[in-house]
Amino acid sequence: MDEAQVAADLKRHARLSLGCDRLSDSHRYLYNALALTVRDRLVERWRLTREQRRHSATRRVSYLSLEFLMGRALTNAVLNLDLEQAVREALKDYGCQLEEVAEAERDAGLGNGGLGRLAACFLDSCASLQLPVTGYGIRYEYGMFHQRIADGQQVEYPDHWLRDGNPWEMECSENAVRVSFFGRSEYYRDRDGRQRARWSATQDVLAVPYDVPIPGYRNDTVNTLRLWKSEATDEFNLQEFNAGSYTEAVAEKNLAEQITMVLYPNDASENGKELRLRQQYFLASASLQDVLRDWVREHGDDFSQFAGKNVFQLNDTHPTVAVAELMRLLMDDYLLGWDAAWEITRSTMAYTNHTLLPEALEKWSVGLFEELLPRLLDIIYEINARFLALVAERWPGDVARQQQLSIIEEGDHPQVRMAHLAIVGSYSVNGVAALHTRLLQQGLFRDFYQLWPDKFNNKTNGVTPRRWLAHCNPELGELVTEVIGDRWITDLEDIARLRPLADDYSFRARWRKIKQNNKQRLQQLVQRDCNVSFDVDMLFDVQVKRIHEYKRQLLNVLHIIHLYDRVVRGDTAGMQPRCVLIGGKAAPGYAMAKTIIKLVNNVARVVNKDPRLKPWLRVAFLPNYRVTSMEVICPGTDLSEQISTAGKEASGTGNMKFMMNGAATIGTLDGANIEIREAVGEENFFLFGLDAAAVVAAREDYDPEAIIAADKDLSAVMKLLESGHFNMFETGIFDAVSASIRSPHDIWMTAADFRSYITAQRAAGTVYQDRDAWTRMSIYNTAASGRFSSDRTIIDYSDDIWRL
Ligand code: CRA
Repeated sequence: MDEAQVAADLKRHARLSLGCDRLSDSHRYLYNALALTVRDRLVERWRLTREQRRHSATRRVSYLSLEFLMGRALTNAVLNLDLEQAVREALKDYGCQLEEVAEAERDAGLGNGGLGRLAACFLDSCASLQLPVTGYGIRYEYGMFHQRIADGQQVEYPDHWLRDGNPWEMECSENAVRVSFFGRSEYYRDRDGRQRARWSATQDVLAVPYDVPIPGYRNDTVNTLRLWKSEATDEFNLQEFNAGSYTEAVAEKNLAEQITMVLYPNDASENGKELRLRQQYFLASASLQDVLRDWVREHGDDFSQFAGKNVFQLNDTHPTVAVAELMRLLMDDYLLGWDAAWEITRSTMAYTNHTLLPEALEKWSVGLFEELLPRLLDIIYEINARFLALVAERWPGDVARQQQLSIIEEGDHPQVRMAHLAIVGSYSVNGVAALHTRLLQQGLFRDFYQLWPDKFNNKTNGVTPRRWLAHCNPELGELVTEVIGDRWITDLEDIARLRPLADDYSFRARWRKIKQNNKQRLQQLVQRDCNVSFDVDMLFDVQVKRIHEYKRQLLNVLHIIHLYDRVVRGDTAGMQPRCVLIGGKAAPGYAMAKTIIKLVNNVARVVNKDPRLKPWLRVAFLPNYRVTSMEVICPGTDLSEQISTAGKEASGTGNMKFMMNGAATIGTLDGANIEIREAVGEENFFLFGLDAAAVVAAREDYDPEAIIAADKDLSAVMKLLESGHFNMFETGIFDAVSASIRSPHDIWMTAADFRSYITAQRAAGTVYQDRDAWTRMSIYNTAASGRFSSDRTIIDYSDDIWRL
C-alpha cells in the first residue's frame, strides 16, 4: 500500500514542495523530493515518540558532543524505515536508481573522526534500542573541510554543506534560548538575607535549535539530535543604533553568528582558540537551559527528583564547562543553594575520556575564562577550593598531591584543567576500550582513581551494524540473513552462528564472490578519485583514518618502500601482489601529518609508473576520506591496517567496521585491537610490535640508529627515502620524516616495530595465497564481530552509567 503512496508523495513533493516542472540531470531535486517523502514518514513517528516520552517516568540522557559525524541520512532512513522496495519502485517513474539519487546528498561532516562518528553510531543504537537519549550538538555552517590533493599535497576547501538546503533539519525558533558572554559577577543579598550572585552586563547571543530526526531500526521510534545555531539577539548593539550607525550595527550581527560558523578540524589535539571556548560554552549553556526549561514546565521549580531523571553524558572534555554552567543555572536562575546544586550536578554528569595524548588534554587560560565567562570562573574556583579541602583530608600535608589534582594549574599562566573539572564534577568516568581504561586508572588519572575508584569504568566502543553492514554491504548482509536469519541486525552477537559455515565449501565460494564484487566497487572508486588502477585479484591492504604520527601511516609507507625495493632487486619469491590504499585528512596546522600525505603520494607515483612493479604493487592515496567513502571501502578490504604505537590509540572504531565486513586485521596490541584479537582468536589476527608496557620500557634507551644499522631491509628503505628517490626535484622535503625515524626521542617508535611489522605483513601475504584459508579467516572475523556493535556499548552505558 505504501508503495503507491510513496510514489504519489514523491510526485507531490517534486511539483509542490520544490515547485519544479522538470527534473535536471543532477538528481538534486529528485533527492530533495525523496528526502521530503521519507521525512514525512519520520515526522509522525517523531511526534508519537515525544508524546510517549512525556508520559513516561524514565530517566533521560542528554548526550553532549561538539561533534556528530552523521554522513548521509537518506539511505539510512530508507533502511531503518524499511522503505527500500517502495522507494525503488517510485524511482522507476524517473528512470533512476536509488544509489544515484543518494549520491546527491552531501555528508553531514560535523566531526573530525572517531569521536564524532562514535556519537553518530550511538544515536542510531539509542533509537534502535528505544532509549530516551537526545543528542545535543552544534549546527556548524561549515563542517569538516573538503580535502583535495594538488601536486601530492593536501589542500583544504570549505565544506559549505548547507548551501543547497538541508531537508533533514527542522528549525524550532520557539525553543530558542539566550547564551551570555563577558560582563561581570555581581553579589547581592536576597529578601531573606541570603547571599546570591548574578551575571550582569553580559553580551548575549541567541541559540536557535535545529532538530534532526534519528530513526530507530524498524521500531517506530524517532529520537532527536538537536543542533544549535547562534544568531544575534534583536537588541544587539543598541548603542550603535542610537549613535546612528545603523548599517554598522546590522553588520555586527556577524559576530554572534560566527560562533557556530565552523568546526575546528583538529582530531585529538586542542588548539586553545577563544572562539572554540565560545562554541563549547554555547553548546553547554543552550543544552542545559533546554533541559531545565522542560523540567520546570512539568515540575515547577522542585528539583528534588531532577537527578533521578536526568543524565548528561559529556563526550570528552569539550562540553565540560557544563559542570559549572549547571551550577550557575541552578543557583543564580533557580535559586538553589550550593549544596543542593552540587548534589544535582555531581550526580547527573558523566564523562567519557577518549584519549591519553597530552596534546589533546584541554586547558583554558584563567585569563580568557575571566574575560569571557567571569561568573563560571568564580564557580570553578569554588568547586576547586572545596575539592582541594577533600584532597587535604585524604592526604594531609601532601601539597604536591594538591597541586597535581587541582582543577587550576598554577604558574605564570594559570590554566583551567578541563579533565579535572570533568572528573570532580561527575559520578562516572569511562574510557573507551579495556586497555585505555586501565591506562587511565594507572597513569593519567591515577590519583583520582585512588580517591574515587568506583567512579571509573570501561565502555568499549562499538559501531552500528545497520550502517556498517546492512547498508554498506547489502550483498553480504543478504547472504548472512539467508543463512542465519535477520536477527543479527538488532542483536549482532547472533552473527556468531556464521562461524561453522566457514567449513562449507559452497558458502565460502559465495562469500568470496561477494568480496570480489565489493573489491570491484572499491576499485572503481580508486580509479575515479585517484586515477590508479587496482586489480581485484590482488590483496587489498587499506589504512584509512586521520593522518597522525601515532597512527603510523609512516610505518605503512616504510613497508611499501620495502616491497618496492624487493621487486626492484628481483626478490619476489613468495611475494603476494597487493594494492595499498591510504586515506585521511591532516589537521591544517599539522605540518608533519601533511608531509606524510605528500610522501604517500610521491611514493605512489614512483611505484605506479614503474612497469616492473605493476604485477606486484599498486599504491593510491584516496582524497577526501569521509563517512561515505568508508561505506565503499570497508566492504572491499582484505587487510585492515591498525598499526598505532601501543598505548596511543584509545580504541579505534574503523578496526571494527573492517572486521564486520570480513577483513583480517594487521595490528598492534592497542585500543580495541586487543579485544578484537581475543574475539576472533590469535590465529586469525596478524599481530606485531611492542605492547604498551614494552613501548614505555624501550623508550629508556631507544637507539633507532642501531636498529637501522642492524637491519639490512630497513637500511635499504632509509637509503631510498634519504637518497631523494621519491623527491627528485623537491630537495629535502622529507628530511624531517627520516630525522624523526632516526631520533632517539621518536615517541612513536617506528623503527622499533619495523621488523615485526614486515614479518606480520609477509605472514598475511602468505595466508592470502591460500584462498580457502583466507576466506575462512574472513568469515571468522565477521562472525566474531558481535561484541563490537554499538548496541552492546549502549546497553553497557545504559546498565552501568545511565541506569535507564
Ligand atoms: N581521535 C581516539 O583517538 C577513539 C575515538 C572514539 C579518539 C580513538 O581511538 O576510537 O576517540 N579520541 O572513542 C579523541 O577524539 C579527543 O579524543 C579519536 O577519535
